[in-house]
Amino acid sequence: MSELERQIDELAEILRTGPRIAVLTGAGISAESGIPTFRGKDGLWREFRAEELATPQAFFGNPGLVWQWYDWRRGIIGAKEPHAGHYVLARWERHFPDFVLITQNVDGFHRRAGSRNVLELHGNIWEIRCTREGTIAENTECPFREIPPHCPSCGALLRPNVVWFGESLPSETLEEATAASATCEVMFVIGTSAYVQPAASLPVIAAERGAKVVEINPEPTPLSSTADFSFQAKAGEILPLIDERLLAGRTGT
Ligand code: BV8
Repeated sequence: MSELERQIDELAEILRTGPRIAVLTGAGISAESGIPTFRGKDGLWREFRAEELATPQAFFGNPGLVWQWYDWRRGIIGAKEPHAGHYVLARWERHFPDFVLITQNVDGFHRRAGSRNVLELHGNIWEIRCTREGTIAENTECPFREIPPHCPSCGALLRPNVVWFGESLPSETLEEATAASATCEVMFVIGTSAYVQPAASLPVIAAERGAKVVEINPEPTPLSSTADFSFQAKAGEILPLIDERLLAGRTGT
């Protein structure tokens, strides 16, 4: 038996006890769907990095440019599909009695894969918000007719309903995510460089409370050295393997 198979067996054994599970995902879980990650080599758009565009200053300084970036991302996301890893997490939400999925991603892929209760820490790229009235509406228009778009009722600028750098996360969502991290017995950390705060603190809270931390990431991160399981692998490959072992054990095969 390989070391990987042994690790998967050991983890499946723990999962069969039906523990309270929290999952934190980042851009890496959508990489195999063809969505550029934030800090990977494909993270650039024109000559800009995400951190330069995903800020209120960038938006109000040049709403047209920032909306072009979002329109480009919506175009890519709209043309891609969730992969096997997203579907495993959607199945686990129904399989485990206590399962909370927390994502930093704004692509909506967890919902598209069937996850129903998703804590979207950084918002959703398919929602737009009036910068004056604060009203939020779903909008899947792609490409946008008008860039930058304006509110049909008051004429103010519309913005993507996402959390930019320097903006606070939705408090209720963050509270729920923090509570789930503090009470879970197993925390999966999938496809995140564990760099952006406060999301990156959630696995630390889980570990401090004695949860088993399972990291899935082809690259090492600041969490890797303290994780109980560190699978240096792709989410779309390893999640189905873990799911297979979990189910095999249940039927005793
Ligand atoms: C806030 C939405 C209070 C927009 C995003 C404490 C210390 C230092 C800095 C701060 C701090 N507290 C706050 C800050 C500032 C800032 C911050 O963290 N800055 C960083 C740059 C250090 N945080 C904030 O501003 C947050 N707000 O804290 O409010 C406040 C208020 C005022 C002033 C101060 C504080 C708001 C942060 C939210 C920003 N918005 N997105 C949009 O998407 O357009 S963040 C953006 O980064 C995305 O959401 C993304 O998900 C997220 C995190 O990145 P990752 O998901 O980890 O993606 P990344 O590309 O980095 O890594 C991908 C990983 O996947 C890699 O490790 C790779 O190896 C792996 N991978 C690749 N392929 C695969 C894979 N894994 C598995 N399978 C594969 N196949």
